[in-house]
Amino acid sequence: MHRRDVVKAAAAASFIPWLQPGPAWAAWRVNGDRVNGWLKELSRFGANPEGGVTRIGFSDADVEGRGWLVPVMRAAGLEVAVDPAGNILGKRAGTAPALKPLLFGSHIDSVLNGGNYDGDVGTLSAVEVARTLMEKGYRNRHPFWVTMWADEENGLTGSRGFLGEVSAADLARPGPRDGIVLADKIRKVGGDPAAMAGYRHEPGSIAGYVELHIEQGGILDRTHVNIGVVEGIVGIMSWDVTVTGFSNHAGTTPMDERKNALLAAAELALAVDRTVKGRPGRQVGTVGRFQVKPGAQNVIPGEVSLSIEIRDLSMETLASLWTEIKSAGDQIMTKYGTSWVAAARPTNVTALSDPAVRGVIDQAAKGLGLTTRLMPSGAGHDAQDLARIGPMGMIFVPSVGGISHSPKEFTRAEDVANGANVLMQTMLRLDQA
Ligand code: HGY
Ligand code: MN
Ligand code: MN
Repeated sequence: MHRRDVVKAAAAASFIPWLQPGPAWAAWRVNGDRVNGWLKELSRFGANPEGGVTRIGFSDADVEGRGWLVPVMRAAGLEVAVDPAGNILGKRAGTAPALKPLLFGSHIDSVLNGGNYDGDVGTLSAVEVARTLMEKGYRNRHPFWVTMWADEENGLTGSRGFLGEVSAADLARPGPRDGIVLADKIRKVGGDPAAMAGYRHEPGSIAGYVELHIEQGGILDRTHVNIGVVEGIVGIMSWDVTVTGFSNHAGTTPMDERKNALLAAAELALAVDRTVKGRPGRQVGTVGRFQVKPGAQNVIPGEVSLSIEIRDLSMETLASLWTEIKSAGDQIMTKYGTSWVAAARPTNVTALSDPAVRGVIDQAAKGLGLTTRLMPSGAGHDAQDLARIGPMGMIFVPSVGGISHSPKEFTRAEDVANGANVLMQTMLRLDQA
């Protein structure tokens, strides 16, 4: 049966419970206390005093978190290994090995001073689903692959590597903050950079991918809807920018003889904001990192290193915004006698979810008596990489107050359990198709 038929049949099969008593598995539920307990345990690794977490991809805290996760995956009956790109894959063989694998998972790395739900909910729920299915003695037809993608927050590194799209240049590039090259980081977590040149998963090589994730915005919380069925994930273009001026004495250098990199960079940040707000639409633009050098009170800043990031569902909009920002930036540099270099980071391409998978997720949620709504994702996800090799679906659960990438990030225990149950019922429907 062709892959796309798998998903269509799942969509059809999922109507069956309405017409006749559903299959036994339609009544199966995850162990909500267990998966919420795992969230608490994982939050220890990189915990910060504000109650959040700093578990940057490939950091020591990330390595410790991964070390905790592997035995939990093994106890769920999964064959666990680290792939060349540093992803942790937990596999459960299917009864029909000719069928392509169904993948489900997320990430556990965090942003600087982030929260304990972004990525963690989807990864641990996927393991909980595997554990429940093992306890139920379920015999999956498709191979099931539970995936923990490496370094999601820093450009979807692991899932890009899974596609074979992390280049030798990417591997040799030092990180903007720690200066360590990516190849060394991947080796540190048990990956094999040397094998990455030949490691890839082609379009059509998977039967489907489903990711459960917190919404990270406030729509579900505000509208009191249980489950978000994601329509599409925004595209993201971003750059590591260096503005160069001239460091000099803050006391002896007249105001009209300065090349102040901070003033130029500050005006560039304002130009990003003005440009993005300057046209209708839901595009967003952010300067999140801004490091002034040398950073002394009595020295005119000679260099600023900053990040620029723009997001929208339309890649054309992003390209045209960048053209505008670039020309504004050139004018600003002329004004201050400074110069700038913008090194493009890997682009996250806009990804639409698969309509049939959306239907299966919606039916699974309704079968659990949960309310749903179709919605976009303003956050980037590994799912946008997986969408390029097979039918993708994303399930959102509410973020209280729409807060994320912050120690204040919070999702209620029952919403975590709801999400894990929708994930399980979705995977069962896709597998039974
Ligand atoms: O930045 C993002 O949108 C995601 O949380 N990585
Ligand atoms: Mn995430
Ligand atoms: Mn994130």
